[in-house]
Amino acid sequence: MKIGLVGFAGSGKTTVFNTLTGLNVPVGFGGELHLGTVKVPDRRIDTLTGIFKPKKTIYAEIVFSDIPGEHGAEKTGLSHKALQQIRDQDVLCLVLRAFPNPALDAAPNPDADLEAFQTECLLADLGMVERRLDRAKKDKPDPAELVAFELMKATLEQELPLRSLTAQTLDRGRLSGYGFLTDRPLMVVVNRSEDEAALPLPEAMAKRLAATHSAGMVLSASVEAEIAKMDPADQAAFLEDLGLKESALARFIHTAYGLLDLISFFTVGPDEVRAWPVRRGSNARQAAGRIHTDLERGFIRSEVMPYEVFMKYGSEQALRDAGKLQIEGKDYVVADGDILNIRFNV
Ligand SMILES: Nc1nc2c(ncn2[C@@H]2O[C@H](COP(=O)(O)OP(=O)(O)OP(=O)(O)O)[C@@H](O)[C@H]2O)c(=O)[nH]1
Ligand SMILES: [Mg+2]
Repeated sequence: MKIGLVGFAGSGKTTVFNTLTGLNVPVGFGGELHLGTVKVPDRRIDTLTGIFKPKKTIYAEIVFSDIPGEHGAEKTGLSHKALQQIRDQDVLCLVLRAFPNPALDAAPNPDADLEAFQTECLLADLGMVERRLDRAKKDKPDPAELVAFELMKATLEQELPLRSLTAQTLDRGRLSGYGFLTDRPLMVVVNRSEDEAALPLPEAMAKRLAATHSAGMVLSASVEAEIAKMDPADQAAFLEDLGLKESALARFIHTAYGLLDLISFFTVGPDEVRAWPVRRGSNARQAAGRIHTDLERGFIRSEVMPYEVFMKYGSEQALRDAGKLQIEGKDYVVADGDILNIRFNV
């Protein structure tokens, strides 16, 4: 999964990037795009690795891009180049400045910055939709596509993001080439001073985010970046001093998985223990398709061991002997923590 950190100049994107990745790229204004890969921590995978002692353990991964803001321009910070870099991401993470930055004149105003960002994305999408509709007057438009674009235009004109349109109302099959910004999942990180790190998201912002199908969290990037670089054994005490229970990365992952409605299933064996993120509600056949298209095409059935049940019995054999190994068909809805063994034939 690719998550792009975006936001206005000096909002703390690079500092947030360091917090989440544990890297140490130089902060300061501008600079270039940074990439950092993070393994999604999962204790269940650690435990399964201990049991199966596989050659490889593969955690789910997030690739973060730190997309630099534009300096010198007016208030808005999204250059043409930044917009291109944003379109390449699966998820947008908007970093909002809520700390006083001595290098900037303006006092922090995260609500105004959120609104400005959302407006900028709406206008960029509306521009694209209108250009397509203009062109459609000349060439012979596909009627279904025209309906979709009219619907998108009406939605954007009501200041609603495209992501508020359900799959039933908008057929996205033919739209993937466009890279609409307001169709991307949006997550917001409010970057605060250290003394406010543990205060919840303000209610007004929480409401605004819910209304635009987005999610938010709070962190204090400069101090949490320091904590992220420490020995894991020392981190808990420093987090507790800030009034926090979990690292910024752990909180970020909960928020992102919640926003995207992701769960994890596992595959196990002597070669590999692996976590696979899928949308909640995915069926066994779709889950098989995450692993390989052959498994989806040739799907016969899936053996399912829920993690907790597996841990209770301790081994697949014990589960079989107790008659607890579930045999499920293609329509079985995969649950978080299911260990799957897909039987297939191609
Ligand atoms: N007090 C405080 N300062 C912060 C925090 N986060 C970032 N800063 C400081 O704000 C300045 C800008 O931070 P960056 O992370 O470079 O901001 P950026 O968004 O990457 O900036 P550009 O890439 O130039 O758009 C740096 O001096 C940081 O040390 C924070 O949570 N609290
Ligand atoms: Mg930066």
